[in-house]
Amino acid sequence: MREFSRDGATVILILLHTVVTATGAVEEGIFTNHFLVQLHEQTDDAARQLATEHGFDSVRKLPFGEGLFHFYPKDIPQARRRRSLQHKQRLEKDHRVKSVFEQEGFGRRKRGYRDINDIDAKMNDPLFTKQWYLINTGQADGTPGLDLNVAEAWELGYTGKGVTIAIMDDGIDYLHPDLASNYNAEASYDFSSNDPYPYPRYTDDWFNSHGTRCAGEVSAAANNNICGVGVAYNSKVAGIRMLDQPFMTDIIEASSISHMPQVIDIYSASWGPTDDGKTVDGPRELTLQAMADGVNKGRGGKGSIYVWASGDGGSYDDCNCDGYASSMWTISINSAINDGRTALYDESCSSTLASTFSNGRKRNPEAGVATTDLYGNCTLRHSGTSAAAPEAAGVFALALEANPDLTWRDMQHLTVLTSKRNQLHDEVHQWRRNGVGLEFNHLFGYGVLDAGGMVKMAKEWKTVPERFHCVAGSVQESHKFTSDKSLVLTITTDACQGKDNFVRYLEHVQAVITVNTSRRGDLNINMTSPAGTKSILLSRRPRDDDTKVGFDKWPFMTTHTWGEDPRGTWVLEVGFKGDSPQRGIMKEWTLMLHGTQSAPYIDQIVRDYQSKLAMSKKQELEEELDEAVERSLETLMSKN
Ligand SMILES: *[C@@H]1O[C@H](CO)[C@@H](O)[C@H](O)[C@H]1NC(C)=O
Ligand SMILES: *[C@@H]1O[C@H](CO)[C@@H](O)[C@H](O)[C@H]1NC(C)=O
Ligand SMILES: *[C@@H]1O[C@H](CO)[C@@H](O)[C@H](O)[C@H]1NC(C)=O
Ligand SMILES: [Ca+2]
Ligand SMILES: [Ca+2]
Ligand SMILES: [Ca+2]
Repeated sequence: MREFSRDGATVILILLHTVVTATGAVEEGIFTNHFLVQLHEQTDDAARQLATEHGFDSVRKLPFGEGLFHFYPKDIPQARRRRSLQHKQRLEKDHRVKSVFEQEGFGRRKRGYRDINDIDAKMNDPLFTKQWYLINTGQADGTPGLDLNVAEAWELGYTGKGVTIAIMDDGIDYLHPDLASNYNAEASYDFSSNDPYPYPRYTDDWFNSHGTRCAGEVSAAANNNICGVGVAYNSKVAGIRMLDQPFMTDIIEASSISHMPQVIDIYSASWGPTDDGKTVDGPRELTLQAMADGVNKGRGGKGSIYVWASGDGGSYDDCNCDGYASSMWTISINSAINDGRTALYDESCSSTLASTFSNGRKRNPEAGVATTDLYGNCTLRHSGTSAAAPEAAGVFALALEANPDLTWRDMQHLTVLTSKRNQLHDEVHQWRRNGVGLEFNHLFGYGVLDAGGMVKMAKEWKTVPERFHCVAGSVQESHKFTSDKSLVLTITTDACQGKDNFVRYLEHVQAVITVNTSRRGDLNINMTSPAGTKSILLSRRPRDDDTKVGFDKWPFMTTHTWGEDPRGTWVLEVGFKGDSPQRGIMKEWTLMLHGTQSAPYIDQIVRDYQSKLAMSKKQELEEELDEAVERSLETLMSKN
């Protein structure tokens, strides 16, 4: 709709035609029981009198034209296929009436609304309709619309082509008929028994079914009449078997996450230190080095994408005590169940970036995660945050197909910007907005991944500016605190302004803390940014009764201050929660800022603004159209 003259009925035809082709939503032959009535006598009283006599509840004088009135019933307009001839004829016969037009109904669509029945994803895979995490229509008492919005990404043509995801786990049954065609044998390896075949060790108790189930969530083939459909059903999946040996070693971990980083794009890990609520552990030296190498050198320098399950320790554990999940180099993913509540095993912490789906709480056997299983079988019961990480890996594969240039940081920015609160609810922690208005939650991070939103943004994405690191300040003196008297420390920082490493727009923030206490599990640490965003760095872990070790230069991480300006005063609150009195000594707090000097989304924001401008123009045009319709009615009537 570029330009049009402002008068006459010819205009109206052009406009209507344009509207039909633009929205495809105009329904023909819809009549309303609303009438445009032109009267000889133009007073309101005369009109009201007439309307009542003809059985209309309401009448309204129109602000345009001469002697024009709107006659209508009280109830919501009803669409009907046939004109209300009787009404019309009776009105026409009335000598007080100059002319009568019944209003025709036409389509206008609410923007940004997607009807679940409109989704055009026809799959013949028997478990597809049970995969509520892909398309949630309310299966298994779930909440419709609470899903990964993969259908939109698929409709846009993104299915994971050209992307390889490695499942670092207990092996993959690559002979499974729903996995075989998407299996990438060259990129696979078995570090548990040092051979190229990461085939799972079959046991009576299905103990090693984990990796096979995770693989199906990402890459199970579509439309082959077997099991379900992977989130990125045309991606390739590699198996890295590394969990099935008596002990984990630094070498096995490091080898796994640095396996073929130029071939493997995304590594999915659903493991970590024991989730017993008393462990504080993270990657050792080699693994740390391998991760750093991965993000710096993997994928031709764009960086390997590491997706991590945030942990299954429930409210007794805190994922900031898990150095894999809380690493800046991993994207840590929590899970929600199909009605938006937490699965009870979910761990909360300030380093979680976003969430996907798993099961829990619900007895309904179909509320689990449907995927591939051992013995060439399928299952409806995959569970845990284990099930959540591969879903995220699948969504990231879709984003990488949409834009292979995305760096590991771009992927995190996209996650922050496009994840949605949707219908998630956390009974404990409120949803809040940080200093730049991004909505987050302590349990779910920035919300549930939105594949459609992500691929659309990915497609247009410009790589974020260079990253800088600034030590904002450090408190090194020892400070005592007790259950009665918590400790408040502050660091006021210019965020290295004036130096090469000035950080103006935050990505990750780390608080490196050394503390020891009479009971580590009762320790509670909060940190508030200059913009007023409070991150819970450590919450109570009732099972952790450590009295000796405490935390030794432990990097607590928060993603909640993403995008904020870090300059100003940061506040650390250190205290105890629990039943018996405790004491502790705070020995170090070093504040590390990571982010960019220039605004990361400046191009994106400009583009957003432009598209909003275009939208508002479109709206203007539509309003003009409505006016033109009204005007032409006048014209028609004045000819009568
Ligand atoms: C495959 O799954 C079906 C349905 O859950 C089950 O009845 C059957 O025993 C399974 N087959 C094997 C070999 O475990
Ligand atoms: C802290 O650590 C020291 C040794 O470094 C130890 O003597 C002390 O008992 C620990 N506990 C507390 C509460 O300070
Ligand atoms: C940390 O924040 C939480 C939630 O606002 C609060 O309940 C707790 O008392 C705070 N802890 C300290 C040590 O200030
Ligand atoms: Ca093997
Ligand atoms: Ca299938
Ligand atoms: Ca944990």
